[in-house]
Amino acid sequence: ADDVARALKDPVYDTEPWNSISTEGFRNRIEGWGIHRVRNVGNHNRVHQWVGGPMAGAASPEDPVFWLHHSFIDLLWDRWRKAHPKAAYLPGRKPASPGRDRDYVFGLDDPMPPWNVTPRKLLDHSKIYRYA
Ligand SMILES: [Cu+2]
Repeated sequence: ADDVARALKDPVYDTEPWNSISTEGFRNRIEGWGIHRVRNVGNHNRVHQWVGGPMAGAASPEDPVFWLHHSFIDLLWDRWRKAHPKAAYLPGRKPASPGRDRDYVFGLDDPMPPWNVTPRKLLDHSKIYRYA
């Protein structure tokens, strides 16, 4: 609960270097990469490991828990957006040298595989669904 509260309080979506070693920002606090290594916080990634089995690997969507877990992460995204309505998605543009994880760093209008949808088109889901 403390890890989630800390992530929801972070007013910045993401920070340089925009990847798994970023130690500040909502994205990586929820994701749990660099933050986990620095301060023993996990959120999204640790749940995959705690559940184990298929959830711990690339077959995780085969586990029904995956969908519950990712629905919860989506709920946290919604709560963060409501708590910080003026916060921008970052990075606004793909960095010139995105470094490690470069295949997973997308600017606001960069098409993302496999469907080539941009982050901008996914920021606001309120016209499709909303949380009570
Ligand atoms: Cu996941």
